[in-house]
Amino acid sequence: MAITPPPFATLDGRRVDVQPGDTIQDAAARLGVPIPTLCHVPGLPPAASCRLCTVEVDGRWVGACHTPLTPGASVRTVTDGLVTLRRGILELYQASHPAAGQQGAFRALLIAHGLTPPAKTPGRHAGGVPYLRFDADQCVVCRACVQACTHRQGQFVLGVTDRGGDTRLTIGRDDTFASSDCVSCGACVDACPTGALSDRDRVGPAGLGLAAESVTDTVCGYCGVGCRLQVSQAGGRVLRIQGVPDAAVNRGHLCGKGRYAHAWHRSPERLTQPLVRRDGALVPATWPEAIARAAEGLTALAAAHGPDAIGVFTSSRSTNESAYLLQKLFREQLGTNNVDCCARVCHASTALGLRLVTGAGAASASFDDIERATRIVVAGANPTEAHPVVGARIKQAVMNGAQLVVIDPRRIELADFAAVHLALTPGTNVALFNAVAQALLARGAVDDAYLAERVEGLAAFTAHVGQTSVAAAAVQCGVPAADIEAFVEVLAGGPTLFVHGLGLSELFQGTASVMTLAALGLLTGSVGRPGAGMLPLRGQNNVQGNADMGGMPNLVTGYQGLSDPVTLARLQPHWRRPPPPTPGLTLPEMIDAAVTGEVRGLWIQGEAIVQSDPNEAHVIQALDRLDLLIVQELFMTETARRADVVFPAAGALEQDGTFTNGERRVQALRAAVPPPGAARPDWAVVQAVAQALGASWRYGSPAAVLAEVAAVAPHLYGGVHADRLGGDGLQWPCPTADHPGTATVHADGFLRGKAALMCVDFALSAEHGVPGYPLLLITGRVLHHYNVGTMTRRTPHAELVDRDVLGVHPADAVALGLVTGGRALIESQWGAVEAPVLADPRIAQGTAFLSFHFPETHTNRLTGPVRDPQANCPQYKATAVRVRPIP
Ligand SMILES: Nc1nc2c(c(=O)[nH]1)N[C@H]1C(S)=C(S)[C@@H](COP(=O)(O)OP(=O)(O)OC[C@H]3O[C@@H](n4cnc5c(=O)[nH]c(N)nc54)[C@H](O)[C@@H]3O)O[C@H]1N2
Ligand SMILES: Nc1nc2c(c(=O)[nH]1)N[C@H]1C(S)=C(S)[C@@H](COP(=O)(O)OP(=O)(O)OC[C@H]3O[C@@H](n4cnc5c(=O)[nH]c(N)nc54)[C@H](O)[C@@H]3O)O[C@H]1N2
Ligand code: SF4
Ligand code: SF4
Ligand SMILES: [Mo]
Repeated sequence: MAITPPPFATLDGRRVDVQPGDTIQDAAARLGVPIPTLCHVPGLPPAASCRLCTVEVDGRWVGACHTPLTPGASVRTVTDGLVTLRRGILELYQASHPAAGQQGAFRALLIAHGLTPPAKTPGRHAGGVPYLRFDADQCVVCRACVQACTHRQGQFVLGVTDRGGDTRLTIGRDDTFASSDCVSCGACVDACPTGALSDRDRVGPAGLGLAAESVTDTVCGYCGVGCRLQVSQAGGRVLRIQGVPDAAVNRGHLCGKGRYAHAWHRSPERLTQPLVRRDGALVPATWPEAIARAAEGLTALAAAHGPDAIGVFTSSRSTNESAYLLQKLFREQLGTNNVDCCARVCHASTALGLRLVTGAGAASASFDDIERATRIVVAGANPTEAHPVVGARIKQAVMNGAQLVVIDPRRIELADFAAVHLALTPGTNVALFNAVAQALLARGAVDDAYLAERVEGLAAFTAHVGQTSVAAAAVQCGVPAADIEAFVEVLAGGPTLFVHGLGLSELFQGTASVMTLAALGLLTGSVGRPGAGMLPLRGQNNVQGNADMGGMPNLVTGYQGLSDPVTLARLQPHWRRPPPPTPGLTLPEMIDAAVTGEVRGLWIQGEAIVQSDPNEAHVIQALDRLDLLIVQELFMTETARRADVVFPAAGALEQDGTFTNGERRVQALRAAVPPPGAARPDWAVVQAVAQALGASWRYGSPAAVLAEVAAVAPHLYGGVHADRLGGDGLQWPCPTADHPGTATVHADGFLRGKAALMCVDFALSAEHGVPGYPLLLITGRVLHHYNVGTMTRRTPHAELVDRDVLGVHPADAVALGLVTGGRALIESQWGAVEAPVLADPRIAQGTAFLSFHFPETHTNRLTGPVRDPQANCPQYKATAVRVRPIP
């Protein structure tokens, strides 16, 4: 009779459970038993190169980092023999790298093994990027950094060469970071055990003459990935930032913005005191003066012209708590639904499209589905630049076997990893997705059981897409039919994870693009399945939360109808009066109404619309016509410059509250450093204005505000309480205090009953085929800067990228007489700007690309009035332009 071994092993005499996939190193880490290593990075595949982790299993020596723990095994991590072996290995490292061991884990290992580390000497550094140092003398070529760069970031910058017995680390092509594809993520620094690789921003408090250092666990304030950070500070100054090692979202990883772009917080250009306009000029004021001016101004306008003469844009950069209070202020105290946020110019079409199809406007999937997926479609998103930690996870998933399809006019980095890249003409998504649906249905390659059980509208949809074909779409989209067939082939394989971005939503057919992509999600039976479904990459740190809080004109907190009886009953104990029953204006409608004089007062919280909204001339005209503009900001933006009242705000590193990331994860934001001067957290200022208006609000803290959110939107936030948000927070829906949160939405059924297959006709926008404007301009973002750049431009990131650049295909460059480094005049029907040129084969012929991070570029002078008729989202992704060289 076979004897089943027990499901546990022993390690230094202690019992340890054997878990699937366990190495001895993993099990020891769980017990807190340190096994020495240089090359192994926790969470990454073993490099198995340094041999320091050798342990004894039932009398045999094996490497702990790569040997599976087997049930019944008896492991010893310390024996006389092992210690002698390790000491010998360390001596060899010392012999070949005599200067190494001045710091880090390697130094500690030398000392622990009775060896003498070298004295400290000034290092020699390979430079080139502002954030990383490499001191070759300190490097013992253990390969830990190579592991991190390859298996965490997926960048392949670091390698090891062995020439004539001289083994050494290589960086890029010529041993400088500047010559390499390094993205300044810092993963190699965290992995390095010798300090050979180090952060150039790593200053100790002693170096600054400051007192003790403290560390705060908080959330990144840039993008919607929501990485968890450990922020070290001393004396109110950020010293350095690292990722929280076991965080669900980022597992210790960060991108360069989250890790290094923090110097904005101590910029001398920060707004540090309230300002009010007197005799035409903005002058310093006390907080009571500024608050009174705002409150009186809003009341006077509402009294004279009705409450709909004022409006507000809540900030997706600030907290849930400030967004909730600000929309409540306008609805409850001032009596208008003129409430909107930057989601309008971003993913409003995604929220609407997904809501129409599934009943819920947010991601159905989670970031963890990336590793579970066998097929991933990335459509109109550029994750390695805009959501870098997610981009890195997608690269790893592909290297581990997932199939990838990229749909983007530009050859983005992920296209290099893709089985198929469809470089379609901007604005033609609907033609492509309808044709792919037709092909899947014609081949019978759809999930019939799923469709029968969970989806409605199949017959009408089949008839509708039957009017198109792959051949027709190939012409409409400007891509080879064979490539579309290859995309169909991938989807025919089964459930797929659909990751999308602004290349779907910021178009005339934005909502239509999202609905037709979601149709592919339904046909393949993907929505509601683990490892599959819809994963739109939401933009700003809290754009998901801002919408959840009610930062939109037609729905109140939790996407609830304005006059829905259930909602009103929920609001009743907390709101002095219900919101007005009729929807207010969207953001672009408020801008239009300001030009016509129907809207006379605006409160803009953390949004720099002069730079970021389309058609700059129109926005400036609108702001200049207002009787009252209130701006809550970190910096004196072109928008703030036009204000009558400026409230200096605390930024993400300086305030408490919560952010909700793109996978609906509510995480705790904790102030790591104080705001400068008299700057204050947004929520507290909103409360102060409400009190000046006579409200009896007495929220003692952001946690008290969150408790009210839970009460008024219990279906999503009911169980989300501040004291439950340690660690990785909670993913909504989280209806009750004991609910664990929801990773996959629609697993058991759609909010709207059955999901709907929507029939949408393909249409080109008014920017397509404009005579005299032969190129289609795509505007968007680059890795190193963030939106209007107020923050990243005030950090050493400005050395990495110091201007917006116009990318054109080399053939177009030749035809137009443009050269890399030269300047170009770019003209649209709406305005003209100048920019330096880069001839770039990654840009498709007939298109051009320009970012909008520097105010002096005025990119949005070019973008015009075309917007999605359903969601009102502007078409930033296709503007007819002509380009010529400036001599
Ligand atoms: N580094 C950095 N990260 C950011 C930001 C930033 O400014 N900088 N901003 C944040 C914000 S607010 C947002 S919303 C997100 C945005 O993140 P993304 O959604 O990735 O945004 P973009 O890079 O602007 O556009 C995505 C891609 O759409 C492609 N595209 C253009 N037209 C079409 C089309 O018709 N069809 C298809 N399929 N693709 C098209 C573009 O070529 C581009 O590569 O990033 C967030 N993260
Ligand atoms: N041409 C073109 N234009 C675009 C886009 C595009 O692709 N092309 N993308 C659009 C998209 S997707 C978006 S989301 C918008 C983004 O446009 P914006 O929302 O205008 O840009 P951000 O840089 O995200 O932040 C706005 C402001 O918030 C301030 N801020 C940061 N943190 C805080 C805080 O905690 N409190 C307060 N009160 N203020 C704070 C910053 O200083 C900054 O000035 O741009 C849009 N504009
Ligand atoms: S910073 Fe990131 S990309 Fe650059 S070398 Fe290190 S791990 Fe690689
Ligand atoms: S990926 Fe986004 S959330 Fe994460 S560190 Fe970078 S900017 Fe911050
Ligand atoms: Mo955005």
